[in-house]
Amino acid sequence: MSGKIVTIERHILDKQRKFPQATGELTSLLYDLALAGKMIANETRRAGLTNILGKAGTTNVYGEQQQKLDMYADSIIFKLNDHTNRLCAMASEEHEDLLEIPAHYGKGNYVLLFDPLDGSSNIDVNVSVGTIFAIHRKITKGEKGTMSDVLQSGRNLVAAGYMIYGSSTMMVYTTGNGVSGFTLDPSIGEFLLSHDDIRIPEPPKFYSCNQGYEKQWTYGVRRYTKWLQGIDGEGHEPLSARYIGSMIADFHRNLLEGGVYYYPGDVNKPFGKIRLLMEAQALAFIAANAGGYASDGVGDILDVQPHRLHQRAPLFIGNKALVRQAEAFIRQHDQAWIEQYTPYREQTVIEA
Ligand code: AHM
Ligand code: MG
Repeated sequence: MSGKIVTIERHILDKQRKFPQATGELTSLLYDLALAGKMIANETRRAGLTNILGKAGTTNVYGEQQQKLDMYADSIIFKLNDHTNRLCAMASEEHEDLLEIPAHYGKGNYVLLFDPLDGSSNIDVNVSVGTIFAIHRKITKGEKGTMSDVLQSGRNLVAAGYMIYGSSTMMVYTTGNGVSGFTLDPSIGEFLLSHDDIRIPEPPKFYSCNQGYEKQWTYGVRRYTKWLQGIDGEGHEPLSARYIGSMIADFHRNLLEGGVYYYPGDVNKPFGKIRLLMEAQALAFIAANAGGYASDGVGDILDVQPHRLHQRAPLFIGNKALVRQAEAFIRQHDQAWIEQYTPYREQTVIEA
């Protein structure tokens, strides 16, 4: 019988061996994130029992204090990383400011940004949710990390990934050299390599967006959507619509099956909804490493220079040709939007 069993630990170590100068710090950081994923997955499985075992803020029948799942995920990731001395700064979608790493432990070489539970509004209806993470290297000279270490463009990422808590739990990550996917075997508590060198396939099958907002969209985005549907004699078969409303699940499906996810800027939300630092950069880095592409409708998301921790950016992500097509429609029809809102790419200005 052929085939070998590769645990995530072994895989990360093998990758590290190719870089003799590596200190093992990044390797350990990725281990810790995998462990966080296992712990969050375990709690996610019990999420539907809160009505029986106690709601958030109450004490359950075991005498344990109950937490909302997103708060639980947030605190687990923090607690597994705040005293390791691998990080100089940490930021979560759940907190307005940088997280406070105890002074003695905040002298590491890396910056961790995360969305602890993406799609968390779906927890109560049993839909897949996930954790998204992005890792930068410290760029300032001082001992402690600063906002400049955090506000880096996606081009500087050293690693990014996500855990998805669905019918099975998976961890997908890249260190800039291919994308690998691992499935958690719950009986042994190990992530095993299940998807080696993921490439986003052609032809794509799906488009994923919240079409309920069409009324608020720019004309270019509306035209693009009609193009995806193969309307107006576009000369290709329509793509199927799939929108879970949990980006990590929509992204994961499109990564494996081919497709595009978009959350554009619109009349009410000129920068869309997706957070540049905790969500968009990480997924853009993964997409790029799988042969795909991510744009804010004007250019590569990885080139956007962040100017604020919770900055949002329009996001189009998936197969390269599909995302390029979105840019073409926006360039053709939405010049006014581009002129008004895209100076944000260059730093300075604006919040809507
Ligand atoms: P969250 O990080 O607060 O969960 O918000 C992001 C989520 C995405 O996962 C999802 O695609 C989107 O918000 C859904 O928003 P909408 O209901 O506006 O379509
Ligand atoms: Mg999110």
